[in-house]
Amino acid sequence: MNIYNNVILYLFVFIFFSTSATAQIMLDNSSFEGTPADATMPSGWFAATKGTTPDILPGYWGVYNEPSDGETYLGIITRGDASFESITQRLSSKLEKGYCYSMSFDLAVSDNYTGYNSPIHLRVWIGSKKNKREQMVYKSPLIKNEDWKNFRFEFTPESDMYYIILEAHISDTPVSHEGSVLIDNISPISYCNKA
Ligand SMILES: [Ca+2]
Ligand SMILES: [Ca+2]
Repeated sequence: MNIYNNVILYLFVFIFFSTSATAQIMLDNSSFEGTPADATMPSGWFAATKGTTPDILPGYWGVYNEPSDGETYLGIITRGDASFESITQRLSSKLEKGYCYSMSFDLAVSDNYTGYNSPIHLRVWIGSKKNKREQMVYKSPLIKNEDWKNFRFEFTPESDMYYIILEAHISDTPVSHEGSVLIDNISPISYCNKA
């Protein structure tokens, strides 16, 4: 084996082990970067419920909170007709059944949002198919803080999952509630640290 083959072999081994040791799933546009605009889906994301028209903020609906990361963040709402907004994306690799995963994001509320400023929850679902809410992996407290707060959680998929859904939530029974939550700075999804 000549030296070039050796170099290539070492490189291959190095890449293989370094990627498997730090395996983590990066979300597409995890910081909701884009040109501020109302009723506009940021790149990388898709609607998970009919009538989902998220806002790329700040600068619309009287929302001027500073971003926690980058230049922009996302706002999703619940409405007086009991409808709610939710967004989804397909993950770059699957969440494997039985493994513990960890992720975090920053959440806040605006005191304005043109009246849609009541506190709500953010729920996180995972699913094996698009827009299928198979397993709820997180439900935030009511988000009342105007300054960003980081929320970290762990979960273990009950089966192999390929999609994540972030959902503006107030109640399991349809209820009129004009609320909103701001989201920024989603971490990669990584294996839980074994202490
Ligand atoms: Ca951002
Ligand atoms: Ca909207």
